[in-house]
Amino acid sequence: MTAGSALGLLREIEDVGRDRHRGGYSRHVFDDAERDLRDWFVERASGLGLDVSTDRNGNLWAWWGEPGPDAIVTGSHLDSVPGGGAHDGPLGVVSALAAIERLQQSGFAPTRPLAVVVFAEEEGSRFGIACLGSRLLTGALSVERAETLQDASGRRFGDVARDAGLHDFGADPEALARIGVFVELHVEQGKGLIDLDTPVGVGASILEHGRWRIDVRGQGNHAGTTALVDRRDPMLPAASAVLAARRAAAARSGSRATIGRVEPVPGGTNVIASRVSAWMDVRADSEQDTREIVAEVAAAVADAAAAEGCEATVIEESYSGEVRFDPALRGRIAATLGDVPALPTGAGHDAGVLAGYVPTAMLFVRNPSGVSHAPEEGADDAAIEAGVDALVRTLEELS
Ligand code: HGY
Ligand code: MN
Ligand code: MN
Repeated sequence: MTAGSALGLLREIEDVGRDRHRGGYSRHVFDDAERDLRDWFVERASGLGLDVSTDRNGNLWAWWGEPGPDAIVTGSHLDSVPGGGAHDGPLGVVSALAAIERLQQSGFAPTRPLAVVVFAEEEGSRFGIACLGSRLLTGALSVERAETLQDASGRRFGDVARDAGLHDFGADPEALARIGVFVELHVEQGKGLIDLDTPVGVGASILEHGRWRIDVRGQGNHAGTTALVDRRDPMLPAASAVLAARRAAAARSGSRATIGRVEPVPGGTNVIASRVSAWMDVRADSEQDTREIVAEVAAAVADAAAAEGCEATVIEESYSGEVRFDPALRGRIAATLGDVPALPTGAGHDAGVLAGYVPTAMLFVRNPSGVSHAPEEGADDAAIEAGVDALVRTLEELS
């Protein structure tokens, strides 16, 4: 490895997948940028003497020692949301490589197999389902469902996966059985560590969350010649969904509802759309709150659709229950690091998926902006170093 620190590694990939139109980075599974990052990871991990392989679901594994069982696994993801920041995902990967390098330099000899993993399509930005690689590996997502997921250009995951050499994707009990414990280091995506004035914390829990697709069908028509009374404009029910989502979430403490993606078809300034699709992300403390928010939005859309002569459907695309990270593991890591704080988060992670199957923990690294999924996401140099240090001590403690 030419650069020995996480910072150096982040710098090496700072130009990969820059999005000149949106700002930030767009790195989506199996696109050119994400493939470049995979190649870069293979090179860097091999440079540390790790054995690198790709599993049947496109997740990358770099092993120090013989693969599993009872392995200590750390890592994160390299894909991003559209126009995302530099740290969400990559920070966990570069910190894992830097931690391994530091352990090697100190003469540390692991008593358990150790691996760095890079999970595929964590953000679900291309095929719609977050944590696709870990959900497929664990069997939480069926092959049949994955097969038919489509990207924005209509390409199916099954075809894209096979083109990428994945001819047998699906549950991978052997890979899962090798994981004794999983620790994901991640940039914090809120302000918890800023408020606590500390660079590192451990993850306590993840909110319930899910994604829903709202489709409204109306009548495409001419923006200049169609009288208002004659319109069946699907954008109106879609707009009512945006407002209802905010209203419903605001009525339930700790809840969030977001419509961050709206696609009118055909999408012309002087064209009344024939169809609008909108994607809603809802997160809350309880399943009841989550379901109530979705039901309220669906009712508002149905009312607005009836008033406008449109038809609407609301379909659940994915759902994840609340995660509480293993309290014993979390306590052990927090104590090792000097009683660092435990933080809840509203963000989903592969660690959240794996927590249903193996003992799992997260380390969060302070983000001075408190912003994530946007170019302003950040982590200062000292906090990044503190994160690597915390990961080194965690891996030593668990070995
Ligand atoms: O959307 C999420 O919560 C995550 O950052 N993948
Ligand atoms: Mn993210
Ligand atoms: Mn992430």
